[in-house]
Order: sequence, then C-alpha cells, then structure tokens
Amino acid sequence: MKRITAILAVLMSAALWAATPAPEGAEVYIISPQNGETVSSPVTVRFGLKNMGIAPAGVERANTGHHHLVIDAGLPPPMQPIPSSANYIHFGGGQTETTIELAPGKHTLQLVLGDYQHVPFDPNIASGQITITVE
Ligand SMILES: [Cu+2]
Repeated sequence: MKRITAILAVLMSAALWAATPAPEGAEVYIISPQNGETVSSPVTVRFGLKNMGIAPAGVERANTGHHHLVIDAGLPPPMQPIPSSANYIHFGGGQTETTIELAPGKHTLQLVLGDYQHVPFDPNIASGQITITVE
C-alpha cells in the first residue's frame, strides 16, 4: 500500500497538461505603465494582444486565451495550469485591464496568456517583464 501511494505521488507530480499551440504571430504586451515608470498606487495596468483573441476561461475557441498578470515573480512553469495567487492573477472573465494596489517600492509586472484551461501556450506567449516604482 505504501508503495502504491508512493507511485501515485510520483505520477501526480509528473502529470503534465497538453499545451495549446500558440497562434502564428501571437504577441502579448503591457500597454501601460511603461518600463521604468514611477507611478502611484492603485496602478492601472492595460493589456495588449496581437494576432489572437480573448475568450473567458473555460471557453474553448480557436486562437483565443485569457490574460494573467505576474507580479513580482517569474513566469509560471509550462504544461500545467498557471497558479492562482497574489503573484499570478487570472483574468478569466476576458478583462483587458486591471487596477492593483502595490506597496511603495520597485515591482515587476509581466503578462502571460493562458488557454481555456489556464495552461500557457506552446511556445509561451508572454510579454517582456517591466519594472515600475510605486511612490
Ligand atoms: Cu487563467
């Protein structure tokens, strides 16, 4: 029984999801704020997307996905759903901007697109990471 439990644990930790192929030319980017900008909190972040569309989470439609904002963290691992935490915010309603509260100091922001199951595309569709200073 112990052995079966151990085998199951290994299988589950290794479980990978099939990544949706990225549409040709798809590009995600942060429209604002700009890299290096000094802003005051709350901060409005606007999401840009080229060559693909937005669909709410759970809706499987070709060439669509939804935005995830990565705050003060690295890109999520591939082939599994993007975590949901203060560092990884999902916009499963199809939103293209948000307003966030940030403590004074430097912060990094980055966008990553997820498919209808919140799994990053292959190849990954992510913006560059920007650094802002909150007054
Ligand atoms: Cu998501």
